[in-house]
Amino acid sequence: MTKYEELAKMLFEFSYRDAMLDVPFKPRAYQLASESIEALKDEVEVAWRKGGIKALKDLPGIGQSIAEKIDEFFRTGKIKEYEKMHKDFPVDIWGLSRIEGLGPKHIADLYRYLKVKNLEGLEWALEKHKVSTIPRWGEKSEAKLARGLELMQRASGRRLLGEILPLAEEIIAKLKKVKGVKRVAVAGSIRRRQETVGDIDLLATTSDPNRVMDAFVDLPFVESIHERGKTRSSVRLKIGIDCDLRVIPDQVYGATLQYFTGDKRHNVLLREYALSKGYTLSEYGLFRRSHGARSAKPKLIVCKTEEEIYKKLGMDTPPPEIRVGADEIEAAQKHKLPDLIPYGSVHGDLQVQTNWTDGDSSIEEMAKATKAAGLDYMAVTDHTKALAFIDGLDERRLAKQGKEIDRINKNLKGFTILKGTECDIHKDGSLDLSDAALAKLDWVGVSIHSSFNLSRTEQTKRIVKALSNPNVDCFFHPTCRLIGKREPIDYDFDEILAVAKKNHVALEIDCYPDRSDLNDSHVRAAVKAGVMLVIDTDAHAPEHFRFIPLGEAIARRGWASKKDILNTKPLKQLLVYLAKKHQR
Ligand code: DGT
Ligand code: CA
Ligand code: CA
Ligand code: ZN
Repeated sequence: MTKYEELAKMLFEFSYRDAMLDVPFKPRAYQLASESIEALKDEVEVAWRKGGIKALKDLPGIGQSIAEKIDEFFRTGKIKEYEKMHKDFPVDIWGLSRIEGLGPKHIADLYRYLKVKNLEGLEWALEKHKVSTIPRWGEKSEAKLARGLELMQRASGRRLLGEILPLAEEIIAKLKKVKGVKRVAVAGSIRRRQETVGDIDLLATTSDPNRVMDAFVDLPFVESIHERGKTRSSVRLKIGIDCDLRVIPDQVYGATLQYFTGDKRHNVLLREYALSKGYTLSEYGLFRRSHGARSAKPKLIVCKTEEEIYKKLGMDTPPPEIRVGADEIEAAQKHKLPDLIPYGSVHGDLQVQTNWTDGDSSIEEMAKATKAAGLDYMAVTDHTKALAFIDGLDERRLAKQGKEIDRINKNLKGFTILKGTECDIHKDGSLDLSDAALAKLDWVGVSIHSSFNLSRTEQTKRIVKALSNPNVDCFFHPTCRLIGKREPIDYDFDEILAVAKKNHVALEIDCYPDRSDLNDSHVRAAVKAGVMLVIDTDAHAPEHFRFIPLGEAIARRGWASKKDILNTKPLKQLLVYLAKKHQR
């Protein structure tokens, strides 16, 4: 655990302790502070070093008494009050709270009656069917808790967006056809286009809730039904992920969609802001708090769309992709949201593999598929000879491939194939093809497929050298990360940005689902540094061209505009850009 994680955990546990004791207001304050620290990470300590308690209080969600505790922690490495609490109540609140539906009072009961201190203890109590013996609990709560625990243990198995999004879209299309249904939308991490997702969260409005719920649990993708209700149903899909459907009234559609889109941090900050403006905001809607009698009920404000909520709060609507609970809220308040690249902006694909090396299909077949995907050009970028096991191209075969591309281009109308390469970067930073061969190409991408574990210094040096070759146009899948399989390689990203900027080398957003490389935060740094980006599929088969929107989503998550992405240019403009670059 890092220092800030430890701190976030302690504050979170204070929040549960106070909730167990029915202390008013404090639980919320602790929870906000905890979430704030999770978001700010090391910045908390940086602020404390600079300005102590006073600087801490300037951070979002942190007031005087919590600032004092944080100060104590950074000074002494512990919080006395926390140690005392742990002595009286030696329970892993943090761990247990990760189970859906297990609140402070439940955790208190579990300890009081069964001496459950942690997840292992809970597993034991469930196995022995002890939980149903707790006063007011019963069989049903026990079963629910068992399912919650199981769900949590499985939750580490997150899935790739590229795998789940098409399925979510298919489900939505099917539900939209059910009689009575007005609107169906996906919320949660899928709507935000996070690179991995935990489950599929769907919302619907309908005049006939029963009918849509029946249709939902009967979908051919469903393996088993966790719960079938009138307002909420939850199923396990055959592909191995859960899917929830909530049916909601039309007049709170906006508020509910907003809430279930998240992310949680964004919601916390927005709710806090709403409070400061005299509103309360929750999954049940936006309410105006009354000024008069204390008992007066808050008044629901009808918000059929999300935009109405943000508008009522005096701000623009941040696109879901950038709702991460950071600076997007302030930008929305100041009407300074970025002009994100719209979906469908990419004109061509600049990384395509064919059956000349490890692709499945011929140049012609790939061209046909790219065109069918609505693009106007593609660059053939087969691997080079360092990758001997896939028969990477040497200079001779590359020249031969060029002739073949000329021949095919003659027969194509309204579509152009560019001659390119995915040239390997050797361990010492030299390139796998001669400068003469590279100079003849329209588009030169370079990338790393070996020596992933060089030291940071060596890796940085290697890449700087490669990107300093004037023939190089683009650095493909720059971090080499494979989600769930390989860690990113280690180098000084800022230095690479500077070199890319200086040499007019673009950095790639590789859309291939397990790559998603660059990721959102890299993109944001590149945009800030003024480095050009390209969005490529890295297609190895015709069906891979549908990955383009995944890359556009990463660009959006990184606050990129159309002008930041080189291949949003029509072919002519792209060629002009490249010609200019090579004249320099
Ligand atoms: P996932 O499923 O792990 O990929 O991530 P999400 O963001 O889809 O999370 P999920 O499915 O647990 O919940 C969907 C949204 O509902 C989430 O993004 C925000 C909202 N939400 C859920 N629980 C809470 C909560 O405790 N507090 C707040 N403020 N919002 C929540
Ligand atoms: Ca979710
Ligand atoms: Ca969910
Ligand atoms: Zn590659």
